[in-house]
Amino acid sequence: MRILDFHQRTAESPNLGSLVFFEANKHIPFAFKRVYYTYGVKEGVVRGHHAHKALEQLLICVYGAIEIMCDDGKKKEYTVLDDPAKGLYVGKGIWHAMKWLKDDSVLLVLASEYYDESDYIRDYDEFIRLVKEGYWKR
Ligand code: T46
Repeated sequence: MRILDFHQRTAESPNLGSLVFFEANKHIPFAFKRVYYTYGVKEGVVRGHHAHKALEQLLICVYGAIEIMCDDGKKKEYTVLDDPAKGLYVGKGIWHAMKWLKDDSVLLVLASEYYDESDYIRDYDEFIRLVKEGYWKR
């Protein structure tokens, strides 16, 4: 997992705000087939707690602040997303959870594949078993 800094164009007049952009396979390391977003979540709530067998994703907090916990089976890393011009790339085989740090923060996700429930690992013991048997080449 790693933070990506996106291109940003900020207008001369502050009231006009900023525009952020990125292109598949160019500014982010995969092509996306699916976009989804999560909103209306209250502060302190944690979602996620799963890993993906093959899915790659880019997580962007487009409004508010969300802490992302990533666990590769050996160590955990915590990243606060609070800048819409940055995204967190989360590759396959990373156990992750998202904690809302502010009410109504919005998490936008770009995913490399269409939705497939069989790609999810929702049991932590199963995740650790797969890490130990080398399911993901690190
Ligand atoms: C992830 C984190 C960051 C669909 O039907 N289609 C979809 O594309 C998605 C993403 C979800 N769903 C269904 C599956 C569940 O019945 O929506 C429901 C909620 O999904 P889930 O409980 O998995 O939501 P989160 O917020 O825990 O996790 C989501 C993604 O599912 C997951 O891939 O990495 O956001």
